[in-house]
Amino acid sequence: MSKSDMTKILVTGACGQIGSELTLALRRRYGNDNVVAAGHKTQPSKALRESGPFEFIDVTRRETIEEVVDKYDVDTIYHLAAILSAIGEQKPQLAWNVNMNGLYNVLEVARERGMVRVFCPSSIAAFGPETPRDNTPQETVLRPRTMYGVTKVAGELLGNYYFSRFGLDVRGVRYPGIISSETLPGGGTTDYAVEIFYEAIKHKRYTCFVREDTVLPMMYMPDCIKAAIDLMEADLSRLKHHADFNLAAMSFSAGELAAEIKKHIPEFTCEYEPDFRQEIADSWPRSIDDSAAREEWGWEPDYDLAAMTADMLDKLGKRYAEGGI
Ligand code: AKB
Repeated sequence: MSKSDMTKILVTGACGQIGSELTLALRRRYGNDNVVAAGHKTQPSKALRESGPFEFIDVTRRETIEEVVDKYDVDTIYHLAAILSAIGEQKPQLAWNVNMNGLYNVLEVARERGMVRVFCPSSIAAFGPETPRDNTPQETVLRPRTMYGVTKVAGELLGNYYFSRFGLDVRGVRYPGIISSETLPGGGTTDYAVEIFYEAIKHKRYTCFVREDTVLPMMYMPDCIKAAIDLMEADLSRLKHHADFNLAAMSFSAGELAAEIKKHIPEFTCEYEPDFRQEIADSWPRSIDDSAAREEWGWEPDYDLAAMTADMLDKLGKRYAEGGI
C-alpha cells in the first residue's frame, strides 16, 4: 500500500475535534482538491472552507453519502462522524443511530463502489470494568458499559467483518482521549483534559468533572493525526489486525495534568467536582499496551505530558493574546 493508492478522500465529521485538523493535514499531504471535508450541521471553519471542497452529509441518510462520493469519485473514507461517550449516555438512541447506522452506511457505500480503504476510529471506550486496567492488552475483555462503547466494539467487529467477508480494507485504532488546541471536543468523558487548558489560560482556575486521582490514557493531536495517516498508508501484508489497534501515547491523572500546567502558570488552581462522567472514566483503562501497532505498522508517539502541555499553553496563549479564544 502506498500514498498513491488513495486518490480522492472523504472525511466525515470534518468539523469535529479530530476532523478539523486531520482534514487540513490530509490536504497538505494529498493535495487540497483531493480531500473533501463533510460536516453535518456545524459550519466549517474558514481554514476548512477555503482550503478545499466542503459538503454537508448526514451519515444516517445513505443517499447523502452516495451523492458526495459519486460527485467527487471518492475512493477512501476517513469516517469520523460520531457521538461521543458523555452525550451518548444522555442520548443513547442517537448514539446508536449515528455511530452504528452511520458506519454501516459508510461501509456499504464503500463496499458497493469497491473503494480502496476506510478509516474508522474505535476508542478506549471499547473496554469496560472487567478489562485489565493497566497496560490493557490488545486481545482482552470487551464489555463496555456505555452506549458509545457498545457502538465502538460493534464498529470494530463490523470493520473486521467487512475486511474478511468482502475484502474491504477497513482500518482503525482505539484512540485514547485526544488533546488539541484548535477545535474543542464535543461531549466526551476526556474533555476535561482539553477544557483545563482553556480555563487555565483564561481564568487561571478550573473545576474538573473527574476526581484528582483519575488516570486515563491520552494523546496529543499531532500524534492522533500521525496514527491515522500512518495506519492508512501501512502495507496491508504486514497487518494482522485491522479495525481494532490498541494505541497509546501517555497516561496521567487529572491532578498530574493540573500540576504540569502549574509549572507554567504558577497561580493556576484546580478543583474537583466529579459528575456522571466519573463512572465512565472509572470503567476505562489507565494505560494501554500498543505493541501490536508498534510491530505491525511502526507506531511511535512523539508527545509526552511535558511536551504536550508546553505546546498547548504556547498555542492557546498566543491565540488568547490575539483575542482568538
Ligand atoms: C470520549 O471521551 O468519549 C472520547 C473517547 C475516549 O473516545 N474522547
